[in-house]
Amino acid sequence: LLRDRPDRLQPYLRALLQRFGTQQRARILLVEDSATVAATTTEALAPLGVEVVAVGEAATALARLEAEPFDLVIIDVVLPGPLTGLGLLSALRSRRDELAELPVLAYSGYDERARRIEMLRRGANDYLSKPIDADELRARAGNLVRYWRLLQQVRRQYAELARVAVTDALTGLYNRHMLDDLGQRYVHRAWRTGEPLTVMMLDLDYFKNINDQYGHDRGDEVLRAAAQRLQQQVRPDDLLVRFGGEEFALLMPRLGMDDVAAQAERLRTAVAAAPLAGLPVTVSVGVCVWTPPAERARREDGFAAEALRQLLKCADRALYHAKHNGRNCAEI
Ligand code: GH3
Ligand code: MG
Ligand code: MG
Ligand code: MG
Ligand code: MG
Repeated sequence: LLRDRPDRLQPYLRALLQRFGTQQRARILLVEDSATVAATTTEALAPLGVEVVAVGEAATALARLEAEPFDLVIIDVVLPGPLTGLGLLSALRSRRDELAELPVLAYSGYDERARRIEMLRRGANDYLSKPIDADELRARAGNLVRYWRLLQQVRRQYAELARVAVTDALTGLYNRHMLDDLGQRYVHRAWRTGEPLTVMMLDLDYFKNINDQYGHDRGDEVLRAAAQRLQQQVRPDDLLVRFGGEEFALLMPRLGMDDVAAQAERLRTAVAAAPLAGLPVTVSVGVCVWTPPAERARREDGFAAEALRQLLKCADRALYHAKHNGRNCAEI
């Protein structure tokens, strides 16, 4: 391939990586108190190319599942110790992490209809009767592992999509989606605790000139540098987002009237103090402080969205005044 069709090499390597590089060998946890049955079951699973870990007790199984990744648990229903197979299954299904959905294949020697149905009702994905048919075990276990792998893949992709959805691609800051979502939670918290909440709007001054004089790419660099500079200035629970083109919004919980002027000034000077991407840049800041009243009744859910909207509007008005007062300044 390298010699004849170099153009085909890259997708080929990518496919190889996808198949072998990122995918770990599947791991199955077998919970079985009989060493003989554990050995035959392990042997029956061998052609699947999976790693089988066998433990004799439900409590041990739970500890292993919490500590290591597995793709399937095969549970013998009748187990010694206080936690039976049914107990282990219930413990898994009542969890709040991803173990709650881990595939469970239950099996038992006493194949009563009632026990089978009970296990399935409590969330076992599949059920087998002893003595185990090796072919059937492999087919069922393989299906469950495949289902789990798919679920994991969808989870990873969903997490990545969720991250992308709240991230601004140019600056890496959060975007307005995050402001809407987290902002409402900040409003709720301020209302609950009575602590003030400050909103700032920051807009770079004469930014169009930078684009016009140095080009759009340089403008992008300046935006990235500005975002970085601002991010360095805020506390961990402040929320800085790119609100629009060269405009940033900043939510600062617990910041009230006493300190807000100093904080706005600190941000303004941080931008003006040194060039951004090699160019002198200044910023105008509009500030709005919200102090919840001392008497606070419980509010309906929609109130936070409206309060946030008002706060942003108020900060935007202050920004407008800062621009009219000559820029490179803050207005409260
Ligand atoms: P003012 O001091 O009044 O804010 O002047 P300004 O020129 O900064 O304001 P205006 O809103 O008129 O222009 C903002 C400019 O920002 C216009 C637009 O081309 C530019 N801009 C918006 N988004 C981006 C971007 O992602 N990259 C670059 N390079 N420029 C952008
Ligand atoms: Mg048993
Ligand atoms: Mg403008
Ligand atoms: Mg501007
Ligand atoms: Mg603007």
